[in-house]
Amino acid sequence: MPRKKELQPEEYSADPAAQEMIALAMERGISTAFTRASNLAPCNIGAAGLCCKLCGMGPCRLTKDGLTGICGATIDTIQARNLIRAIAAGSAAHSDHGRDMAFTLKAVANDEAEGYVIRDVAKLRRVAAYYDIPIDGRSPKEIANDLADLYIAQFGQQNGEVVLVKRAPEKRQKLWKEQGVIPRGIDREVVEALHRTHIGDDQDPNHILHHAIRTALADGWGGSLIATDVSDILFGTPAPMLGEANLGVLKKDYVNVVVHGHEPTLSEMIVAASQDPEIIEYAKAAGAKGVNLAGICCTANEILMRQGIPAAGNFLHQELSILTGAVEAMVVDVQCIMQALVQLAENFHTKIITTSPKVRIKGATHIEFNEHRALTIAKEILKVAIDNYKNRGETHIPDARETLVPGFSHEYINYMLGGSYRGSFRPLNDAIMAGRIRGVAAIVGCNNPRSKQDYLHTYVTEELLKQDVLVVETGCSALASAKFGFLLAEAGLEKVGPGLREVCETIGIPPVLHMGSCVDNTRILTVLTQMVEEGGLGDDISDIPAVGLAPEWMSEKALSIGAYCVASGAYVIFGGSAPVSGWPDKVEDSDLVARIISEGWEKIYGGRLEFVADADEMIRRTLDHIDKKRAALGLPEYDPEKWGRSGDARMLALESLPISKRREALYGGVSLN
Ligand code: SF4
Ligand code: MSK
Repeated sequence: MPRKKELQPEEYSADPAAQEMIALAMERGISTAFTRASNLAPCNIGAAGLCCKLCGMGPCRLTKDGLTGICGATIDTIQARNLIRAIAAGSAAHSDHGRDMAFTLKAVANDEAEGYVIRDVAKLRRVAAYYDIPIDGRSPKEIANDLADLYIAQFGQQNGEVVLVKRAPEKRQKLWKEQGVIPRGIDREVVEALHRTHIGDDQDPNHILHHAIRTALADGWGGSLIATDVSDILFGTPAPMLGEANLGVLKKDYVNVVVHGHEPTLSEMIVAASQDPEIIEYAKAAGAKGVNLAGICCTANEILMRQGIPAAGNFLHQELSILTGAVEAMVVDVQCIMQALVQLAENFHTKIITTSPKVRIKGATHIEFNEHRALTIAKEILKVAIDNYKNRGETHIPDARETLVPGFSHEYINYMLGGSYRGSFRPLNDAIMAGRIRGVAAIVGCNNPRSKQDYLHTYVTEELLKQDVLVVETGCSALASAKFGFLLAEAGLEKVGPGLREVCETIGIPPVLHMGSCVDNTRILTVLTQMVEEGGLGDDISDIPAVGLAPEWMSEKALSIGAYCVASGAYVIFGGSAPVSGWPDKVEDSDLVARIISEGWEKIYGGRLEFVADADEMIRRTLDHIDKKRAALGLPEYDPEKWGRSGDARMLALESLPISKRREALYGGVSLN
């Protein structure tokens, strides 16, 4: 529910480190997103999608049944147009990120990108083979050049089909073809979404939302998938490693540089530059012990899962990290960067450094990034941060850092389930089929200061784990779980249901798998596709007992992710407010768009999109859906009583017996319970 008054720190965030920093900000009278959200009540009309400002005759605010805009646009048309515009913006953001990655790959292939190499040649060859790019007898750079050309072409392609959709399950591709929603070209679908929603164009909500699906697919099976593929090829496909998260990763005696945003092209180079002896010496000459890097938001995820660079936190930690007074520079590229950072930083010595040619913030220092001189620019940025160390005043770094294991790419999940030579999703499918794992939940998305930070992510995660639901996470949701210890096997397993616990103990994994950044939701689609291909769980993604949740969403990218997951067959639940709802009971007939994206899309795609504010209701619907899908597949009903007598639980029970009894317990059928 929207807040109207200032709250106590513990009401703003579930994270004690965040509470500590919010209290500090409140004491000093410094505003943060938390307090601004309290002081700025949301506009109910806009929040419900009932305001249209698409032309100069408006804005038209439709607060009563039967009202139309000046042009005659109905509530349904206005809500559908607002929703597709948000999806188009989200699709554009992810895809433009993918485009930049593809251009970087092209530059690397042609020796024009200083400091970059192709780190994962095996993935390059595997991805090229999907598209029949010749690989035998060719150098990685030759293959990379062809792949980069193919990927760059997907953005401007006018007709035909974006090639990446061929990586979806066959049945799904056929459905998309029948429905006419396969993206023709990534940019074309985004542009058409904007054209259709200009005054006087598409005014049929069903027709508008049909194109919303195509626009979102251009993201999930287009731009985002390109971003994930190329990031892995250039920087390495993630595999589990030890990491740390929360504000305590900032170090008192080091020059702290926080990298924030989304694209790994710059942050990877800053990681490389920070290890350069010249930079380390430069930092020591400035009186520091060295340079300490930390990430925020999805940049954090990118360098955490590949380089083990600690994460200072998720979206709502960006201001809190500056409040420590220990950050010499916050280096930002694109997406999820608050304009408030600059004003906040004026209270401290922190320099906000923008780097993308697409992003400037008044008052920030701009050092433009260019992949052709990446390493040189990264060093220049670090030197600016080091030079600023002498200006540091008092610091307040919370003593909060949690260990975690990130980096569960779909390739690694395949490997961990079967090894190098027998890599397979069989054990996962078998565990679901037997009921040891009840189903799978993908919990993703942002923080939103209109709800208590991290509370919904961690509450929903914990409750689903108790119910033997395997959880995979990306984005700021993954960082919330990281801070609360769910991404570490020993810590995370305490609260896990008996069947899932056995699986985690046997394989040696945490119950929540960190799968990467926002663009890496494509990894989740790939896992679901491979589960379908493995067999036993139906022949399409919509058959799998799985649900997607974005409990604290706020960005337009989240809406695009939600829509492409639905189009791929998933049931998706968003928390918070619904941009397609009626407004304070006065608009009773305004649920057509809500029905189209739930019942309507379910009839066509087998997935539905719902907005559910209450956490327990999210959990109830998730479990209902999982059980419904289990029943449809003819799988045994979920029964937690059947599990918990193998793995570590059995070994611990054995250890509690006298040695003379252990053999009998193991082989003689003595009950261990
Ligand atoms: Fe109003 Fe129609 Fe213009 Fe929208 S497009 S602002 S509903 S007149
Ligand atoms: S960063 S889009 S707040 S998940 Fe990807 Fe976090 Fe949401 Fe940005």
